Parts: sequence; structure tokens; C-alpha cells
Amino acid sequence: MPPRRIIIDTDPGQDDAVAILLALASPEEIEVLGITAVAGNVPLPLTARNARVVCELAGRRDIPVFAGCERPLERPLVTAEHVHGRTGLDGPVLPEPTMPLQDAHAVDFIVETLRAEAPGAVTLCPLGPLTNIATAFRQAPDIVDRVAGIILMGGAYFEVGNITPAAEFNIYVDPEAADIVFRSGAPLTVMPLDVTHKALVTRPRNEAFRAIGTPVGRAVAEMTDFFERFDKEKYGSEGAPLHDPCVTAYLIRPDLFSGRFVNVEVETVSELTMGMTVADWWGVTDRAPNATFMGALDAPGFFALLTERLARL
Ligand SMILES: [Ca+2]
Repeated sequence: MPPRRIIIDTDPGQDDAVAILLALASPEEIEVLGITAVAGNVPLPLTARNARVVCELAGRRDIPVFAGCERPLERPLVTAEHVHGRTGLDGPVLPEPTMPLQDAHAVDFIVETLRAEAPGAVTLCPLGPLTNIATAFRQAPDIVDRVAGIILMGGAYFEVGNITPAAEFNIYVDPEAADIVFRSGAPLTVMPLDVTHKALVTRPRNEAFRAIGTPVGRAVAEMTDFFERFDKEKYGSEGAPLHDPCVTAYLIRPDLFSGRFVNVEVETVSELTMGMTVADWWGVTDRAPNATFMGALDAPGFFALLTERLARL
């Protein structure tokens, strides 16, 4: 099998960083065509910076990085410095990037890449709010049928919300964009909190990253140290969830995940439940399935993969 050709759309974020590192460490399975930054965890100038920090950490200054939308389609931006720190990538001390940001807008890169490549050749991997993807679909509806698939981190059903009682952060920040993507007809694979809350960085897993003994291993251990403080306090769990790496791990080892192909719709009207992903897990409606909504994870297999791959960088 040739590697999957992907665009990573991201708002780094420590867990985005680990997701990107995993992709860059896995050239047999994944070819990263470009990284598109979006406003989310922190404002756009920082996510565009952080994406380049991560590429340079991986020794991949050749990856083109594009800046995209600086605010959601119809709402003011909500950020998450309370989780990710002031820079979005707090924890390790990493140098300011020197690789340039590309001149083109991220949305134009997404549109042009999908038009230039054969239909079904490019997979989109959104790790943040869906503003860039929805803007590309609105601007160029012809590209929707050319997308091989969208594998995204976002939403929740049984785990409900992490930014409001009902909504997961990525979907909550831009529910109108999420609604466009979930209704688009593109094949969707969703990594909701239901599965990412099973990818917990326990103390031994964090120590395994550190024990890699490389700058990448130490940086990942320090990043997970940082956001663990918040998550442990919030959830009382045994470690912080590594949300976004579920997306890139799925490209390498889909057998680590299982879920159901169901209908998922996004709440865009109710202030109380804004951004909730309403998944018809039990098939109680006749609404057509549109997404494979993951629920279970082989966590030991996931962390073994992550540690093995990060050690290559
Ligand atoms: Ca993210």
C-alpha cells in the first residue's frame, strides 16, 4: 500500500503537536502534503507559529505550513489557554521557528491540492475547529467529491462536553463549520472524546516518552506533563488524554479503534447545547448514517505505536 497523502489542519496545541510528530515519523503509511493552521486552542498567529515549531522539532523544514482562518464562520473565537498555556505549546522550551510560513492562504492550498490530485487521493485530517475545511467546501463545492476521507478529532456523545456540559471544544468553537462538514457527504471518521478519553498518558507512558532520550521524546514528555496538570484536576483521571494523535494513529493502525457508522448532527441553535454532536448510536431515528463514530481504543497498542514511532525522529 502506498502511503496515504494527507493535509493536517490544526490548532497546535500539545496534543496536535504529538499527532503531527506521529505522522512525520511514519512515512511508510503517511505522506504529509502540507499543514494548515486554524484559530482554536490559541489565536492563529500562534497556531501558525506552533505548527512550524513542531516541523522543526521533527527536522522537517520542508513541510509547507499555511495560515488559514483567524476566526470562526459566524462567531467570535473562543480559545483554551487554560488548558494549553499562553503559547498553546507550553511545557518544553523550544526555539522560535525560522522556516517560513507559505504565502498562500490555507483554504486556497486545500482547494488547489484537492483539484490538482486525482479524486480520492487526498485525506483531510482536521485536529481543530473545522473553519478552514468548511470555508474550502463553501468556496469550492467541487472538491467535496474529490476528498478520500476526513478523519477528524471532535465531538463527544457518551462523554458529553469538555468546554460546556454538552459540547467538545473543536465543535463548540465553530459549530456552523462543523455542521457544513458533517452534512457535506464526504466520508467521515470521527475521534470523539468517547475514544480520546481512553488515550490517557499515565505516569509510566509519560516516562516511556522521556526514556526515548531524544529531543522529540523529551519534548513530548514535557508537553504531556504540562497539560496533565489541568486534566488531572478536571477529571480526576490517571493522566491527560492525547486527543489528536488518535487521528494519525488511525491512519497507521485502524485496527486499534472501533466504532459505529451512524448519523451525527451538530447543534447550531440551542445556546444550552451549542456544538453538541448528536450521534444516533442506538439507531433510534431513520436519519442516514454519515460518520464512523469511534468509541473504543486499544490503549496499550496505541501507546506502544506512539513510543515506537516517536523514537524514530
Ligand atoms: Ca487540536
